[in-house]
Amino acid sequence: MAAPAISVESLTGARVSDQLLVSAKSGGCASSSCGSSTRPDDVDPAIWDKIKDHPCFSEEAHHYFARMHVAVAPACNVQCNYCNRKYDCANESRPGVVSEKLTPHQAIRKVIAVANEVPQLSVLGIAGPGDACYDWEKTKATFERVVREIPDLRLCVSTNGLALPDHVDELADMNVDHVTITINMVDPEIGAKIYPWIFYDRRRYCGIEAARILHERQMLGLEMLSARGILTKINSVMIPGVNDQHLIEVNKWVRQRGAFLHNVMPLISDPAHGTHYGLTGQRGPNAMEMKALQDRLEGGAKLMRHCRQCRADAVGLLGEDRGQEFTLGHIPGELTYDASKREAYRELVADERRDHLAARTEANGVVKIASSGKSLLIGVATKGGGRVNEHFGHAKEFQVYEASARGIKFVGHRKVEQYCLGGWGEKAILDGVIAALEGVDIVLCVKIGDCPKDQLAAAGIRATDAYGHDYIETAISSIYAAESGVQALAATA
Ligand code: CLF
Ligand code: SF4
Repeated sequence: MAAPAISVESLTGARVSDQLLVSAKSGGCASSSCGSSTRPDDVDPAIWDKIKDHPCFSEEAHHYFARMHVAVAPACNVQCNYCNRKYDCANESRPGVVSEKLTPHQAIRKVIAVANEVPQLSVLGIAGPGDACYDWEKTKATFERVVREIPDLRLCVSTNGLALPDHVDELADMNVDHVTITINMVDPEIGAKIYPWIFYDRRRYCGIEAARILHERQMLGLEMLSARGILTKINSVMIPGVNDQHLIEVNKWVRQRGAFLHNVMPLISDPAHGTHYGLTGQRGPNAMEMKALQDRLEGGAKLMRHCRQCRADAVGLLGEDRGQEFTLGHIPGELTYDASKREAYRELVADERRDHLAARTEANGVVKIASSGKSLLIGVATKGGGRVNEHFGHAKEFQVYEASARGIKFVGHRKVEQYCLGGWGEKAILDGVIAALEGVDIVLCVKIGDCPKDQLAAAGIRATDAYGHDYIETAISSIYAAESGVQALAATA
């Protein structure tokens, strides 16, 4: 049967940058960069080939590509004080949370359904809700089927590392080229405050002995992956007063063992979650504490700052979760993979990325030249595509960039409650948004009303919708140059 005709609208739906659609309709690439590579100059070609469409391993790619998780691995061999896999809530976004566990057979149906409908899909990850390497048979069965059905989907695994060394060769055989290990300590005394027990070699270990075994297995697994050229990312949960300062040591250890990225994430802790830390009042770090630690880690293992701490059944671009559209009840019994939308999207997006790279390079140059030693934190409302393209009141998060003498750098995101629902905004929600934007100097969005704008101003945060649909970096460079008094540069940015 012939593939149905594809329109740009049907490819991307409402979620991808409106500007991307405009660009695609008008013939795509508008700059003189056509024909050039999308690879930034400072990235090795072989590495770029592996990360260019992985939304977690490349900050740039996360504007364009989506991941999905299938919750096939519920069993776990470690107990972390911040985890409770029983919690299930459709609105809760954090690791371990799922709406439904899947068998490998159900997972394949879901992967095909998502691949047919979400053109940005590039990566299939197994991240629990338990441990993908401990619940290995289900992880392996799922990957083997997916490789047969959708061979160009990248495979990704997230693990606590305890069972990892047993499966590194199989991971390599299946072409799993991205693995995440959660490493919260390299000192078993600190580990004993995070892990009450582990289950290893058919018995349970507690306390320092448990943490020592876990540490040794994590380091062994990391070294084995590095030796096989598999890209590794280390996730570390920042737990104030427990391991926050220690993560500097962790960063050194994992860098020495070949880790590609280090992702420091804030502890999520709430009594309602029923976790040990939640029930005992262990707090998580605030946004500025996170940023301060990440800034101290600069210069060590390369940092990931765009993690969204996804559910184990997340679907979509990072920062959005379309998982509820693809629960088993929404998926037809019989499905055939149709590659047409994903293929067409990739063609569209390649032009856009080349254009974006040229704009980013130019904007960084403007900021470096204009620098007066001042640094600005800018919060951006975006729904993807690297553009300022979301309304202030519709934003569920703000991406935060820092502009300084070093150029423009993505430094994190701030999750917020959507302020404007059904055309009117709630004051209490706006107060929460303003609190979440602590430290931010300027907010960029595609539209903002006078009322929220005034209240932001009263809290010392300026907001503007003057750069709607611009590339984020282009907008930032214009503002930075103007703030630095370099009006001529601002005009050309
Ligand atoms: Fe999933 Fe993890 Fe692979 Fe990404 S998530 S298994 S590496 S495909 Fe990504 Fe989500 Fe952060 Fe994980 S944003 S929690 S880092
Ligand atoms: Fe939860 Fe993962 Fe820790 Fe297991 S290893 S207890 S699934 S966070």
